Amino acid sequence: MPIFNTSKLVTIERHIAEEQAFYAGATGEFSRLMRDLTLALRIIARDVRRAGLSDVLGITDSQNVHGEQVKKLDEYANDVIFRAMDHGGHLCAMASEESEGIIKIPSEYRKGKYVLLFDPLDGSSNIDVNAPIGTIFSVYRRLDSNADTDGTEADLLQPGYKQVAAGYCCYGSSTVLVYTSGNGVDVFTFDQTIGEFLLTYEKIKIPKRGKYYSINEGNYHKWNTRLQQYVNYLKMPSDDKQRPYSLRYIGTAIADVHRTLHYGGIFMYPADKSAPVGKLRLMYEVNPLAMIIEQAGGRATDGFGRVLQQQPIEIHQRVPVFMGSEDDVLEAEAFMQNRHPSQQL
Ligand code: P6P
Repeated sequence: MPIFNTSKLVTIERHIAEEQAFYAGATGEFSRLMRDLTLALRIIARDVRRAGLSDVLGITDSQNVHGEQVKKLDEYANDVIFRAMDHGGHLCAMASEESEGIIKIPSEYRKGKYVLLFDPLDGSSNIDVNAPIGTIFSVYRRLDSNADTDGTEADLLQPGYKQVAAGYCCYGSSTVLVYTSGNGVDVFTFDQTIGEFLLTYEKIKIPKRGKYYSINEGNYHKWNTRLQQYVNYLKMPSDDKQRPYSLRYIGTAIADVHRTLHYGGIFMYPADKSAPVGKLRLMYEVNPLAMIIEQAGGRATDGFGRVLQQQPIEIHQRVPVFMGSEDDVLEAEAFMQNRHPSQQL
């Protein structure tokens, strides 16, 4: 699949402004929110590229809310997003993987009608080895759109199907921003000579089935039997040559999902004996990635139900996830629910 399908010269800001026309009564506030967010992404992209040349690499002496050692770039990216987003008057609250609870908008700034949840730098374990890392973001309207007070946890803890926009920025061999506001998925590539994200792939559609599976097989011994059966099935040669699949696993969710979006197949971070609800976070990793995958015609579940339907209970909750090509995820669900024909033999 080519990595671009348009030669139109459209920046992300113009794209968002044009999409605003779809919404009667749109005030432009959402467009300005996204303008501020893409500024933060441009700054993070610049500094991720420079990371090897400046002192942002290396471990801080701090740990994040999950007890994970925080690398400087995580903290830096978290701070860049906060400083870009706290004063625009578009948000009433934020939440981040790097912050314990709700992130309040400073009292001196107007409170807007949106909330933003984000993982400032996903894949930070890959920072020092120049493997892809990325930022993930998720935007909801606050519950009471007429309120001008501080946002609450209830404004943040909404099911994923209520997202008004979601996406990720992958800092890889190039910097790509993958974005949806519910009208399909568009891919923008950062042109650092002009400092703009330019549209390179319009309304991307994930293949109905792929040839790749993406999972940390080092956890095989911890999986339940049905998942072991599924992965063994994928590796078993079939008469129709559809199998065996190839394993691709980068260890940065947005990079593994980005490949799956382009080439098809399935990305999984399932539950296992040491991670009873998986590892990935529902609110600022799985829900935004699931919205992208579903908007591109794919499927995203926890093996039993659609993840975007889940009613969140707390900001940092985890969820098992199977996402990618529709036929591949349906097949994984059949195994997880013990109803695949090969399990009936
Ligand atoms: P494991 C990165 O730290 C991350 O949160 C995701 O981006 C990635 O998919 C996962 O962890 C990798 O986890 O256990 O396979 O190293």
